[in-house]
Amino acid sequence: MTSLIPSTSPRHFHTEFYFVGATLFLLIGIIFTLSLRPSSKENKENPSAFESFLRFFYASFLKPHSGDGTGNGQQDALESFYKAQAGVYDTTRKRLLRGREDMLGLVAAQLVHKSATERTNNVKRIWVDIGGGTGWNIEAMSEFVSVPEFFSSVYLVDFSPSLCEVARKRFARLGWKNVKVVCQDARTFHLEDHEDNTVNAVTFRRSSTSDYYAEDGPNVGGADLITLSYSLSMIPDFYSVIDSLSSLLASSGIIGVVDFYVQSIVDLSSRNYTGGAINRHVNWFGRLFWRAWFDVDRVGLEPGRRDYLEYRFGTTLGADSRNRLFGSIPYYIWLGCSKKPTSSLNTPSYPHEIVDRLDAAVTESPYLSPVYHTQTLSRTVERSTPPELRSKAFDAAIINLSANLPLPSFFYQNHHWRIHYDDQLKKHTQFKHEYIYAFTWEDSRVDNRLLKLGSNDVVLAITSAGDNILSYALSSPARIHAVDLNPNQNHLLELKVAAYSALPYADFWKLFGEGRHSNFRSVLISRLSPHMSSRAFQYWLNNTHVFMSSRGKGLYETGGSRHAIRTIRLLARTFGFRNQIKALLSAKTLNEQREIWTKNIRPILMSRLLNYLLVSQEKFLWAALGVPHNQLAMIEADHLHVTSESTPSSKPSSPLGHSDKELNSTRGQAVWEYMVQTLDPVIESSLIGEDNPYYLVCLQGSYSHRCHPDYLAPKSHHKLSRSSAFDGLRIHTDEINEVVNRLALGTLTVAVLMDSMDWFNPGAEEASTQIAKLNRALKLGGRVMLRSAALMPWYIATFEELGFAAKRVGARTVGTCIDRWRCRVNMYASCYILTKIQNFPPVTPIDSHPRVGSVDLEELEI
Ligand SMILES: C[S@@+](CC[C@H](N)C(=O)[O-])C[C@H]1O[C@@H](n2cnc3c(N)ncnc32)[C@H](O)[C@@H]1O
Ligand SMILES: *[C@@H]1O[C@H](CO)[C@@H](O)[C@H](O)[C@H]1NC(C)=O
Ligand SMILES: *[C@@H]1O[C@H](CO)[C@@H](O)[C@H](O)[C@H]1NC(C)=O
Ligand SMILES: CC(=O)N[C@H]1CO[C@H](CO)[C@@H](O)[C@@H]1O
Ligand SMILES: CC(=O)N[C@H]1CO[C@H](CO)[C@@H](O)[C@@H]1O
Repeated sequence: MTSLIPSTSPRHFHTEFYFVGATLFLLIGIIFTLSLRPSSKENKENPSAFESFLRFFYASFLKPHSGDGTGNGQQDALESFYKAQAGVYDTTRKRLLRGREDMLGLVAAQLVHKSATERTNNVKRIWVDIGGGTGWNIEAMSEFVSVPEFFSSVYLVDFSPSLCEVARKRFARLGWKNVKVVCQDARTFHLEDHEDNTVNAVTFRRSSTSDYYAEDGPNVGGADLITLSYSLSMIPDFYSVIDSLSSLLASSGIIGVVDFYVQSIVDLSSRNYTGGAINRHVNWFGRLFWRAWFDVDRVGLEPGRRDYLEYRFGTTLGADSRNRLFGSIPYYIWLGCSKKPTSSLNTPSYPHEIVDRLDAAVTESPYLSPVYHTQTLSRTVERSTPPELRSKAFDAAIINLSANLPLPSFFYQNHHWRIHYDDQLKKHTQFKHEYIYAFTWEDSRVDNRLLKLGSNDVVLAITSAGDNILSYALSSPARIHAVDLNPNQNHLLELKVAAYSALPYADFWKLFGEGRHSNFRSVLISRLSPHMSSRAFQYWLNNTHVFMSSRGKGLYETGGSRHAIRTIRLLARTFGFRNQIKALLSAKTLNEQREIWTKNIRPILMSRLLNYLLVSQEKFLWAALGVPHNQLAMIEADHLHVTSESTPSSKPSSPLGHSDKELNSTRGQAVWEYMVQTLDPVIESSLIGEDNPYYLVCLQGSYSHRCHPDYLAPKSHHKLSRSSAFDGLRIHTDEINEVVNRLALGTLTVAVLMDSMDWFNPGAEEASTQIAKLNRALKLGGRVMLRSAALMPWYIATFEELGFAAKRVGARTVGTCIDRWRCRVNMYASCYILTKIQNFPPVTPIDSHPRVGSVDLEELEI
């Protein structure tokens, strides 16, 4: 379909679209006039909105263009376009050129973060705004940083004399002496013509012919920030301008671009270095229409401009959006840096060094720990690590580098928490951009008591909503590998970690205590963004309504678990026990709580009819409570077991011993009893409003200052907001199997599997493969902790066969609680700790993934 638009000459589409265009434009004109009306009273000197629009319309669509748009003629062309509308430029562009503030906020956040981590205090910051026009952006930057103080010099480079004139007047009015307006073609702008290079620590050198052919040659420019806002699309010869940026940019500098674009997602299918593709795809009609439309104004929307940026630089952040006010014009924001990642020591380093360092971190070799932080040791480590044990991140990097492509965007982040993954794989896309758990159903205090993590522990745990990962982080183990197959669960964890790193307690509490934050979008852009990966950032930018929507009920009513919470609320409303729930949550004694429960709530919530209609429906169990089919079968098997035998807990029960039909037939009863066994003991022994945040959040949709998980306490925030608090965290988006497979032998000390083993088919080969791999990755004496919906799950025997000693540390029998000293969650029937007592030889060869050394370059050519 794309071939319908020849990239060289889209002009013949003019006639076809001219009429559609003119009609739409009149419509836009009306919106424009209406939307500008209130602002026209601000300044009497400004032309009226209607006049602004007329002049804009005239210049854009009626006035004949002069100049041929190439070479020296570009200036004439620009002048002919802008001269008539220079005076009204800012008024007409405020809403048309959306995303400029966001882009400025993002680059400012990056610079502020850099200045906070850099040790040197006397920094000289240079900002070059290419195609800066009237200087609107430079003035708008003052919303984020003080321009005269933060930057030592700012250059506005623009080719249009009439716009430059407007800019000069602006900075004279503002009295900003550090801003220089340079009226020049961007291609010929060189910083060394303007900066005294003896003052700056960075040396400027103009390209000499000797390194002309060396891509990314030794030229190091001095700009800490380069921005192009809606100017790249207006530069006909964009390749040379983008090339010149790399010699303009300081080695640790950043580039911010915002512009219109059109693109099909098909273009991106084989690229792993973009920063995610949420909303990036523009449909066929949009691609055709907007390109033809903007072509009239000599604005080039073809994907090549952005693609070349992404190819020439490393992508730090990217986001795609639509300008809804003007017929959903697609625009993007992109932040990039030098393709060669720089080390934190502020010295340019070679890519392979960064890759090795990251790889070492992922595969649990000691390279990253400060004691070993020397080059010689790193090489020794490198040699001693078997070549097979490489992370996927490493594989991706090597493949990319060999094709001269940038590294995946995860490599250019300020933090290396999140590990690269391929987001197009079916196993990740199956979750449809939604997390299941907005909070974690595992009692962190019980975990702490059972595990007693120390500073030498290397923990692998399932991310879920990340709450338990954070609670483990409070014990400062050497390393935590958070693993989840669902990328969105990891996005949630990233958001929490970024919030610790960037926000004061009050904001942190709003986000995760109350689940709502009316300023979330601006906090995300100006505070959280430097601490997040591009994909997580995109995800939250697209989902700001989670925290901000005035109709929504906040974070805890999102994700799959919202179905359960909403059901309870709906029931409360229909059966009129809303006030009873309130009373239950504010009960001061267990007696009071028990009474409200048994008299008013339990008869409805646990009625058999409701149970039959809703709760025992497999679809509901999966979507709302995250109970998959196999786990359900275990519950059913346990139920059959209990009803058929007099000594219930003496023998393991397995779904294998029963037919599907048998299991099905007992479903309603089994699920009902499971619920009774879960809820009754909780009501019996823990005050929900005081000490049971898990049920509190279910019933109320938020936590309270009195009752919340430990990670939300002020002193946890104090501890985890230190800059090094998450140095040991690695967030993997993959199956446990895959991650364990790539860990160095015998390095793991604790693996927390939650109830994930319940998800395997009973007796499945995959289960024993995973157990064998865990055995390999664990140290002797290392522990696996897991919970199950079954009292004696079938796979415990497999663990025992494969070198583990099993101990049941929690069991829920009729009327009792799984955790004897504290009954808070009580969702599972048993909890086990399996200790590795024997090295078990691997059942499958280690290298079940492609070898790094044997990458076939031919395959990479697309
Ligand atoms: C749509 S305006 C954007 C202006 C400003 N950045 C803003 O966001 O309001 C595009 C600008 O790019 C400038 N421009 C186009 N080609 C250029 C070139 N080769 N060198 C420098 N500036 C150029 C134009 O003069 C114009 O001011
Ligand atoms: C982005 O937001 C829209 C609207 O809320 C939603 O339909 C879509 O699934 C979201 N995409 C992602 C990747 O989150
Ligand atoms: C029983 O289970 C099987 C397999 O899970 C399923 O296909 C079937 O529809 C179920 N029957 C009933 C009556 O739920
Ligand atoms: C290096 C790497 O991860 N390459 C992958 C990029 O994405 C394509 C398509 O999703 C994969 O096939 C590559 O293996
Ligand atoms: C810098 C770097 O790591 N380059 C690697 C690129 O990939 C080829 C082929 O895999 C390696 O041989 C290079 O060392």
